[in-house]
Amino acid sequence: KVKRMQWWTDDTFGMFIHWGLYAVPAGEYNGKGGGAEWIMETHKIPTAEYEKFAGQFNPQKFNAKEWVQIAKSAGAKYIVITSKHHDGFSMWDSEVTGYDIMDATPFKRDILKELSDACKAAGIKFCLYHSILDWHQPDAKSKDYLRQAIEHPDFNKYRETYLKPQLAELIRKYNPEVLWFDGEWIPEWSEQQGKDLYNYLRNIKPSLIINNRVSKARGGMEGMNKYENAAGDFGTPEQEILKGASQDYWESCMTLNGNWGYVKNDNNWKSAQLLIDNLVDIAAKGGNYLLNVGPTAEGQIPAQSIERLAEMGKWLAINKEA
Ligand code: FUL
Repeated sequence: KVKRMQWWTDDTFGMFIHWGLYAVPAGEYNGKGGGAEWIMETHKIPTAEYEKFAGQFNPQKFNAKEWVQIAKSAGAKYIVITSKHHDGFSMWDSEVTGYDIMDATPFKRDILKELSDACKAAGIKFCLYHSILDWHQPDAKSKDYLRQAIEHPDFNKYRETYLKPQLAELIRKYNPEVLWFDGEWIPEWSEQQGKDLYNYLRNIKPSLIINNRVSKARGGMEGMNKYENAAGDFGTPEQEILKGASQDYWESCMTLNGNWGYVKNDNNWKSAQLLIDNLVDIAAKGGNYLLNVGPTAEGQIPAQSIERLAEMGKWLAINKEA
């Protein structure tokens, strides 16, 4: 077992936060439903149109301390928040782009700064989700996003002058313990690039823990990448739990309702009992549970999420080992 992974294995339970401009449309565009954090792609929203959500993103009710308290009283030991999802919007004051929370929204507060400070004060580990796929950067345009493909996208340029500088900046400014990659399935990304990025980041911060999606394939998302040249420290089964115990490090990420990002009419909530059962099942099999909340554009974690997380915390407080 790897020493660097010790805290992560011990901590078992984390809170995922999917928050970005997509909270503004909240799962509906031009009167049509569908798409949460994927809404830009689902409705083929042109970049210039999607950018307008930045002007409307003003989450006055956001309170980092409250969010961290919600995680903490649930019994979660770490938080993973979206620094950038596939839509390409940066939730911090990025030096590399103006398409960020400080320059493009009326809110003008550095969300990652406030949250990382609140985490530090509360003894909660601060971690970041970051998408390799980027629907906003012209040079990153993937064949996945055909409608907006430009003539000569230069993915290497995006990687070297945008993706990597942003990641180095995130480590320097917010000191995340985990980098949780995603959007690695695009044809422009290769196993070698995954390995190089992994080494590049560990070189900046040796203790950093990085998920398996930094690599090209997920080796069937459930487990670690089994293929040659794989990089990454843990497997990331999505919306599922491994059938048996595993020797590998793994973390099951799951939504509390049916979506990652906020969708106003998604009432498909899991019961607190099911969530507790899942946590027990996962812990018994040696995995971690990363449970997601999708805050609103006003800056609030939905009440239904808060209730369920509180139930879990109550159960953990009663049943944790003396
Ligand atoms: C997926 C993403 O495409 C979803 O939007 C979400 O972030 C989930 C955790 O990973 O691959």
